Amino acid sequence: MKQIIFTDCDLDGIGTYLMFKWYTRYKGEVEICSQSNFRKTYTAWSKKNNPDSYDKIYIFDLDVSQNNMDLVDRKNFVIIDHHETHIENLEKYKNAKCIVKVFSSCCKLMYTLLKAKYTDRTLTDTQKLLMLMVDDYDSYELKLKDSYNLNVVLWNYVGNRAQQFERDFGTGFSGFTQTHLNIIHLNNKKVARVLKELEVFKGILPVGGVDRKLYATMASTSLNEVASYVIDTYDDCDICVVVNLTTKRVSFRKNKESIPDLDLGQLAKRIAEGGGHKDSAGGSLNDNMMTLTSMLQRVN
Ligand SMILES: [Mn+2]
Repeated sequence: MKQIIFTDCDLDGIGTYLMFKWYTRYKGEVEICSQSNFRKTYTAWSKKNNPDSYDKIYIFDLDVSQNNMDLVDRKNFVIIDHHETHIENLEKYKNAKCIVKVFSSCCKLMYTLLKAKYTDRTLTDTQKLLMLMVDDYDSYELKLKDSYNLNVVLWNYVGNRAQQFERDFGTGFSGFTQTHLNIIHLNNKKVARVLKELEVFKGILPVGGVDRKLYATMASTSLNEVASYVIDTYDDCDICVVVNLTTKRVSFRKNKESIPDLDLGQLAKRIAEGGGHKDSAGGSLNDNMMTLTSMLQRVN
């Protein structure tokens, strides 16, 4: 069997890959990429490899229906994802096998699918714990003690992240090593410094006929931490946008209590040529976003 997996480079994507491997004993190749660079990664790969010579090409945790349908809607593709935007496009697929369902994470979706398929196989407690941590982080609930830190460790690897994550957590989560703990400590110090230096701006953004309180700030690292900090610190904040001047990207997060129903993915699509989930989205720092953020007032 000639097989390859393309999976998202984040904790959920790599967790999904491990879950798949645990149940199916997969031994094929894996390539990590992001939703925004999937096209580039896949095209580069397909110049060196003939996709038709593969029995299966798996795509995990990536909404490839937005701009990549021409590449992936082929008979030997199996696509498994949990993005809501992907569900809307499901009927457009003619050839690929797609399992796209609303789930808090793709890793948990994979677990649910494979647990039902391989009834004679079970996961160890450490494997199950890793899955729960990945799910906890991807949904950004952060109810489990170490899920945040697990993500920190992943993003601090230098080089092939999937390989190193597999080396350290390939049998599940059974605690951090001293090296991991040092990385976590350094990250905590870095986040504290970033938060201390934040410049925060505020204004109004009408969404669907309702005025929402929009907060904006600039950061090039620790974007989730920055957004959570702004939302927690400023009680009236509905939507927080973090502008990354280095990558010219913007990230949207929201106050889930004040606006539970607002879909940030749609908002990002409309105002920042982006997309994403209901509670977390991203886009580009286009003229529209430049104008919007320049009208905000400094608050701290
Ligand atoms: Mn995901």
